Amino acid sequence: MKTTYIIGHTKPDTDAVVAAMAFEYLCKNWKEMGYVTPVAAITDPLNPETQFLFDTFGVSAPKVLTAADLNENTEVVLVDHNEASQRMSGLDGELESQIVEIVDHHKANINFNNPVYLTFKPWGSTCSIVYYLMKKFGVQPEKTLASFMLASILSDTVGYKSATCTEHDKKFGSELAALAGVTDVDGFTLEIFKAKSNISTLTDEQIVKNDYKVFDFGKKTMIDQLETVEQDLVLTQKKASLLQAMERVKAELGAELIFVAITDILKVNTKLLILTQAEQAVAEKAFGGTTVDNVLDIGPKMSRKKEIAPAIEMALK
Ligand SMILES: [Mn+2]
Repeated sequence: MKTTYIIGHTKPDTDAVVAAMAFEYLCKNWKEMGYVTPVAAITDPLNPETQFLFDTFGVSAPKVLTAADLNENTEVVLVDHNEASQRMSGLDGELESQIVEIVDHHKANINFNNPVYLTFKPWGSTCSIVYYLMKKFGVQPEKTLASFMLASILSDTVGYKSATCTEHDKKFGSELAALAGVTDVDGFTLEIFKAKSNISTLTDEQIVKNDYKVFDFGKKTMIDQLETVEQDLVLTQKKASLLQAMERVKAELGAELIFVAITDILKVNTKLLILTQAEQAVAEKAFGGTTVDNVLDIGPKMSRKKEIAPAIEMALK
């Protein structure tokens, strides 16, 4: 009898954590999914936004899993990610055969030796996909889980404003709001934004590594994003020390390029922090415009997945 660990990407955001919990709930309530002992897990501790949600609802976080927990009695479902670079450290090579299913809304980059179940939809949130599966199998999330899933959709789609947001996300979001008893969705969204934006407690390194992914675009490229309602503050008072932190993190990760996107979720605007001429050349080719004092304004682009990373990848080709 295998234990099926359901895990999101490293440095989990709300969607990664909640999609795992929602998928566990689905497996427990629709046995035909075939997983006897489904267990939601995370790969790193919660970030401040997700911690705020768990505190608000008085729910404890899923267990933190490492590759050492995997053995012949375990298998793995990936949610909210697929490619090796986003996976729990060690979940590659031989251990890759532990992966039996993937539910995701990111670009696929996999080439497995064994067949796996795949559910990919180009929607705004993995929780929208898990909710779609729940509907398909007649499973209704209980109230707290519905609140968490709504929060995930609102967080991943920046309150339905991101370019990644689809009609499915809006429709499922309103159904989940009804199940959760959330009548003031705008107020709920603002609370999540504020928790996301609480930069006063973050060090420079924490901002630079707030929500980052490392991509292989020919050059090893690190892209971090901070969604905030205090973009001006970040780019004035903190700019000099953030650039120093970027230099340290770039060396630590062995990245050839590093970009830190400071996204204002109310103004719907992103500014990139530009460390060296190497990043400046790539960013200006990708987005146009002119870098001024280490800052490039890239306008209303909010989505790393759909707007920022692909443009940088194209510029590097
Ligand atoms: Mn997601």
